[in-house]
Amino acid sequence: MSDASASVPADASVKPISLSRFLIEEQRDKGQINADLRLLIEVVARACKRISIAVGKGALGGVLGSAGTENVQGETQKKLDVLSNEILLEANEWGGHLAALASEEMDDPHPIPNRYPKGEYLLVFDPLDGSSNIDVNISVGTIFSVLRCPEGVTDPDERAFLQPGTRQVAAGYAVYGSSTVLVLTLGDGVYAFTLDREQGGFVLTQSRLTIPADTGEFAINMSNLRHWEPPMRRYIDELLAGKTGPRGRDFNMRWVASMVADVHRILTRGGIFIYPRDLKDTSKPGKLRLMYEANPMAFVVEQAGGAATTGRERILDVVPTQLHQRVPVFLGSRNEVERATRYHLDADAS
Ligand code: AFP
Repeated sequence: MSDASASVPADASVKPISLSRFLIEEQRDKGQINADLRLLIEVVARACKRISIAVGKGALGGVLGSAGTENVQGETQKKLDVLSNEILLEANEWGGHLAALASEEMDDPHPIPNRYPKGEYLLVFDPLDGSSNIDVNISVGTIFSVLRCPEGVTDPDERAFLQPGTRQVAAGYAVYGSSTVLVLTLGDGVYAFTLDREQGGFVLTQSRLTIPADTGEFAINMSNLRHWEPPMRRYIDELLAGKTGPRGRDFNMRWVASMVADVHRILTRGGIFIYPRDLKDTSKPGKLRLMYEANPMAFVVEQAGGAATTGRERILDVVPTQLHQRVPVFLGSRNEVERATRYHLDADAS
C-alpha cells in the first residue's frame, strides 16, 4: 500500500492561490463554471468559515449540547446542527444563484423567499455531519452538493431534487478538524483549500487529490457485525484474518464516526469506508443519506480516482425516490470497493 496520496502538495515557493482566484480561473480560463456557480461556491465557503468559527469556540460559544428538537430522521438535533443549518440558509437565499435548497435537517425543501431573485441551481447539504462527536471535540463537517434546477421548473419542490448523483455539477465538504479544510470538485479533479484563520480566507493547499487503488486500511462500525449480510461478513472476515488468511496481509481499522473525517483520511492516504445495509431494521437500507452524504462524497471520491457503490451498484447511478432516502455506502480505494461489491453481486447471483 502506498501511504502517501499522489496529490500535488502546495509548493511553499509559489504564491498562495485563494479560493476566489481558483474559482475565477475555473470560470474565465477553463470555462468549467459560470458566474452563478462561482458565487454559489464562494457563498458556501463563507458559510463554512462561519460554522468553523462557531465549532472552534466550543464551550465558550454556548453552542454545545442538544437543541431539544428532532430532525426528520428522528435524530436529536444539536444546537450546532440548528445553527449551521441557519448559517447556510441565510448565506445562500438572497444571492440570486439558487432556485431552492434542501437540508438533512429540514423535512422539506426550502424555497427562495419571493423578495429575492431566483437562479438555476439547487443546493443540497448536511450542515453538520458527525454532530454526535461535537461535544467530545472530534472532527465534524459540512457536506454539500449542487444540482441544476430542471428546465421550466420555477417553484421547485421535492421532485426537482430527485436527480441521480451523475447530475451533480459540484460537490464537496468542509472538515472542521485540527485545521479547517474545504474539499471541492467541479467535475474536473478534487482540490483542497485550508482556512487561513489569520487572513480569514481559504487557500489552495492540494491539487488533483488521488486515492491509491490499493489500501491496507478499512473504516466500519464493527459493532453492527451481527446484523450484516453474509457477503459483508465474508469481506470483513477476510480482512480480519490478516496475513494467514485468504488476503495474505494484515489490515488496519479506523472509525471516527464522522463521515467527513473518515473520507478525508481516505482522500489523504487511501482506505475503504463502509456503512453497509444491515438486517437490524430492514425498513432502512443503510444509515447514510443518498442526497446529503453518499452522492456528494461519491462524486468527490470518483473524481479522485476512487470508487463508490451501494455494494451492488454505483452510487451516482441511483435514481432517488425520496429526498431523505438512505443507501448503503462503500467508497474509497478502487480495488477494495470493487472486491466488496463483487462479493455482494456473487452472493446475489448464487
Ligand atoms: P451523526 O451526524 O448523527 O453524528 O451521524 C454521523 C453519520 O451520519 C456519519 O457521519 C458517520 O459515518 C456515521 O453516521 C456514524 O454512524 P455510527 O454512529 O452508527 O457509527
